[in-house]
Amino acid sequence: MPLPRLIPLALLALTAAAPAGQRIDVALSNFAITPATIQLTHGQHYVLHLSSKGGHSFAAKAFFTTVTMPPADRARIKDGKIELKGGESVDLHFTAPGPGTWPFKCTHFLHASFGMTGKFVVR
Ligand SMILES: [Cu+2]
Repeated sequence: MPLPRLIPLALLALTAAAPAGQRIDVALSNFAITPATIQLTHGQHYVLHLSSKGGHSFAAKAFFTTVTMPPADRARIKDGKIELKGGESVDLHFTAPGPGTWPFKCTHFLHASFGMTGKFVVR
């Protein structure tokens, strides 16, 4: 039965596209980014799953500059931020940098002052 043997190989090929990582669900809404503090461990792989209930951005220029990320994911970032429409979600694979704290926010007018801010904390 050659077909059942092919299925695990096909699954392997799919998962090899990006390093496996712990998924972090981040919700953008009016007007919060949840969770506001994202705890990471240096050198670990993660998948940042951003989902938005409205038009928002996720801006983390310094953090995105620092992390290791596949080119396909990096291409989604423009000028340090990702724009999301309502109902849209984006996955970003990255490897956490050395210890430190990096802020993130929504750059839409007044959204940060309404509460759409947060930070990555890497240990
Ligand atoms: Cu916003």
